[in-house]
Amino acid sequence: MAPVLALVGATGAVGGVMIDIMDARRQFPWGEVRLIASARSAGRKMTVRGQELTVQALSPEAFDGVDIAMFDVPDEVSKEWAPIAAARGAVAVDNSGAFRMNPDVPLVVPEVNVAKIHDRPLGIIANPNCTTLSMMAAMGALHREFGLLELVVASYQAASGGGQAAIDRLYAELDAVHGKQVGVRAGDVREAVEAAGLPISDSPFPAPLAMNVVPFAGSLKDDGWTSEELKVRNESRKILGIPDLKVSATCVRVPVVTTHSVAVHAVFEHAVTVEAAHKVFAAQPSIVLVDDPAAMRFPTPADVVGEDPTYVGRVRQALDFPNTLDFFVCGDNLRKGAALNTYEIAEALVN
Ligand code: 2RA
Repeated sequence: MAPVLALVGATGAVGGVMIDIMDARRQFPWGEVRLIASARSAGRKMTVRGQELTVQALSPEAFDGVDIAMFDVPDEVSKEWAPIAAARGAVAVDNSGAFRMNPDVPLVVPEVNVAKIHDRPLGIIANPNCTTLSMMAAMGALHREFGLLELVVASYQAASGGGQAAIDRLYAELDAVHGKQVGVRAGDVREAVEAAGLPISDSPFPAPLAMNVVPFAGSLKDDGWTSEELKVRNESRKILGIPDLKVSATCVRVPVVTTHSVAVHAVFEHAVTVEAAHKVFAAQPSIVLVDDPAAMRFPTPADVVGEDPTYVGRVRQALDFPNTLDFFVCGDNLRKGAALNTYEIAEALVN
């Protein structure tokens, strides 16, 4: 019998992207798609591949007969409900942070470590954070070829990583500064935003995001690191299977709506060249190489948003560091960074 796929969090922002991805898939192996959301959204009608479906309320019974349940919900909801789905016989593929670092839960990027989907003692598979995911197709491919030793990255993260409220805030701040000659005196952007009735204390960001960059994403952890920076370090180690990988990350929010970018400085065990790296990227179907600086061709988030692949460019051999590459990647944080990777894990499970 064709497998049954459930989408928990169907009415949320990532759930919507997931439905777009399902609509666009050429092969669709599922006998039934079940949309699940909070009781508040139950009864809503949504269309998947031309078929109108009624959203069911989250309950243990909603998982009966489900083979794979994809979770796009907050950590605390996943923490409670993914084990319930697994106990009812489904494999839970979870896009929250609840299980990522649990040693009994594989953290999977299909093009890097797909074999790990079989090693799931709790019946749960985790999907990485979008910042890690933005660069993982590239890092996995390079690691296989050259042996990764050290990773130093700076992220340029889009507002949508913070959810719909963060997107709304960015647009509101852009409206507030529109047509004003600000950005010429310390504090004038902040004043313009606050004068428009948008106090920074109400913002998901700790500083104005319009016409600015904010070197803080996530929450503050020990020794000045942010949760986002620690995720990049810990998740990269787990996905690549290098427990002692040296990683240093600085995560920065930029006034982009969707698509995270990462500047990568990667040190390898073996000699690397730009040509060899280009070959590795070109051989990886989920990577698009856009690297012709003489023609001013390189990836930018504005050109990548809505796309499935990871875009890579500005590949350079580091001048002062042996066996080291510097490059720039862009990945849509709602697609490969969230919904697409989760769906690809579900596909890998049925294949
Ligand atoms: C962010 N990576 O961009 C987070 C979302 N999971 O805020």
